[in-house]
Amino acid sequence: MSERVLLTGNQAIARGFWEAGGVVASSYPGSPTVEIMESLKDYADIHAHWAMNEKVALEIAIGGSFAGARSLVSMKHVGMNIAADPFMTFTQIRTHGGFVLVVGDDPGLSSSQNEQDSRYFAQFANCALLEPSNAQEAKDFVGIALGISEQYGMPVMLRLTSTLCHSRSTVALSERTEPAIAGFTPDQTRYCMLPPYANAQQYFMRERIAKLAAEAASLALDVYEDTGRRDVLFITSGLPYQCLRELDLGYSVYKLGLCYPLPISRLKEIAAAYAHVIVIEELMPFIETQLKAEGLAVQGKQYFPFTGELTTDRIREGLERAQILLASQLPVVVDPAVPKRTPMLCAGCPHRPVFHLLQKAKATVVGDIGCYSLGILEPFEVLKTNLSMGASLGIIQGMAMAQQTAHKAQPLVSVIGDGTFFHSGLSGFADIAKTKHNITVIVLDNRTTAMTGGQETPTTGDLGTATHTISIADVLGSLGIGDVTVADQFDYSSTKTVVLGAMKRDGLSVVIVTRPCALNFRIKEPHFYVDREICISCRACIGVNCPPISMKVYEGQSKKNSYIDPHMCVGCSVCSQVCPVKAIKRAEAREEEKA
Ligand SMILES: Cc1ncc(C[n+]2csc(CCOP(=O)(O)OP(=O)(O)O)c2C)c(N)n1
Ligand code: SF4
Ligand code: SF4
Ligand code: SF4
Repeated sequence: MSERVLLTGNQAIARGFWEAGGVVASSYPGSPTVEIMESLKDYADIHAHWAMNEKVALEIAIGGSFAGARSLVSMKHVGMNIAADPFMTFTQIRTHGGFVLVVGDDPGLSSSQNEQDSRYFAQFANCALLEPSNAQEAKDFVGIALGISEQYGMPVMLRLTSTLCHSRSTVALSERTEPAIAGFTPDQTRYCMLPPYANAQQYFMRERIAKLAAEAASLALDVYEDTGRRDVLFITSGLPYQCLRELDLGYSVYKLGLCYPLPISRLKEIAAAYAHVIVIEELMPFIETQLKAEGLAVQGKQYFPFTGELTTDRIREGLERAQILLASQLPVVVDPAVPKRTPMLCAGCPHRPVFHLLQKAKATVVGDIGCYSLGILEPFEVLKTNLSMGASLGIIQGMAMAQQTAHKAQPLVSVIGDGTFFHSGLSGFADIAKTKHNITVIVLDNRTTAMTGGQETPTTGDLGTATHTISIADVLGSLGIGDVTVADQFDYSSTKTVVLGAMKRDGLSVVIVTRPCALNFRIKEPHFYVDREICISCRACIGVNCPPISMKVYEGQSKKNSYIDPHMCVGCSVCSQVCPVKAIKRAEAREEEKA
């Protein structure tokens, strides 16, 4: 009997790729799929690569497939937007080495800037789409997807959602199939996508999708649970299937594994036997719309939300709206009354002093994507826009142009991290290099992609594992940007002088702040404490908003003074620098005083 282990959906994907003889895997970090690449790195016989962005990650996997190796690329849903250009052309090509694209959607936006449904990308690009519903299927579907890819000559998308990526279930393991890599055989008609070669591929794409649809039933990817009742049939896929199982309602269920193209003939045949057919799917009515287009009288989204996760409770509520369940069958949902907590920067985060000084300067700050997006929220509320990775540089230019015409010119500031700088900021910097507008860009080089768990960036350097580093200052210099200052933001007053000075100058000024991420590099300097004999309770340190700092009544005192939790403080010193009476001291100093 094969070994059975508990795996997350992400770990199962990695295992499935290894078992299926996968060779080239690349990715760009983003929740919920980060763990796929982290897990792939444990398999020595796979080239597992963090790329600079999703487009490059996709292209690396395409190269692997062109050379005949089974290849995988993984990304979060918004990564599809970055990778869309090569993807839309790649799907025209008859695939050589099996190719699987794993996309993690995030219903409910638990860690994303939008909630797009990636399944439409598969349809848009004429690419097959599989949706697993648990970790076992996640593993098995990788091998099946690679097989489909080679048999039908097309890339296959595997679509997961956050909960499936992160939740664990048992998985039966198998041995690895040794890869057979055919190598690259030059064939311009196949690999050069220009007219006339690309024209012919339009027909090829349609034909292979039609062939797969016709043969879909024989692939045994779907599950039909016929309970004998003929009043209602549920058609579903992915995680909602597991929720339906949990509800155990006694109705028949058809669970799709292949969601594009659909096994239409089989579905028509089965659906004809039922009085009502209800589609239960998360986000957009992707399956429902396809079925309606084929003339099936199905219902679905009119009962269920188009946004957020489709949990067991939400399915139950939808079925009540559809009058399939009675309200009396619904359990009383008890609100667990979990206190709300705003996400906040870690103790000693290097972004904190930058936000603090921008807040005090009342600057109009254009935001970007990273841990520093938390600058949008209380208590700083300093970032005034947030869109997509690297967008700050274009947005700030457009704002400056519009403001100039409206005679409302005012200094504009934007922030961008080192991860985002290399992901998609480079072209924005090349574009903004020669602006005449008063624009200050602060590059928050914390030497990691912190928000997604601390993957390396080209600036990681000696603090991490990378041996090859790229200097952001040098890159900016080579783009012709002359006004570049490097500052240490833990030297609060000098950084403030640098930033305020930059804001006064016309043209582009860039300030690179260089303190590393406190969490990722496990920074722990001797902590600070408040000398309550000196503290005047002015609360200036509270304004720094570092988690260890609070106001409390010390023993034997009547009024509140500031207090620093020594276990949480990592000793960055920023709060001590804003204290007007020097009441905040490093712990070492206290020892010295005692002596
Ligand atoms: C297109 C896209 N890909 C991936 C992500 C996931 N993601 C969120 S923030 C971030 C990068 C953060 O790195 P950095 O700019 O260095 O900021 P830090 O978190 O280190 O402060 C990534 C990759 C995303 N939001 N959008
Ligand atoms: S992970 Fe690093 S960059 Fe992100 S909030 Fe924490 S210290 Fe700051
Ligand atoms: S020194 Fe002050 S600002 Fe820095 S980590 Fe400690 S409490 Fe926070
Ligand atoms: S800034 Fe200094 S004086 Fe003011 S509350 Fe904090 S420790 Fe006390």
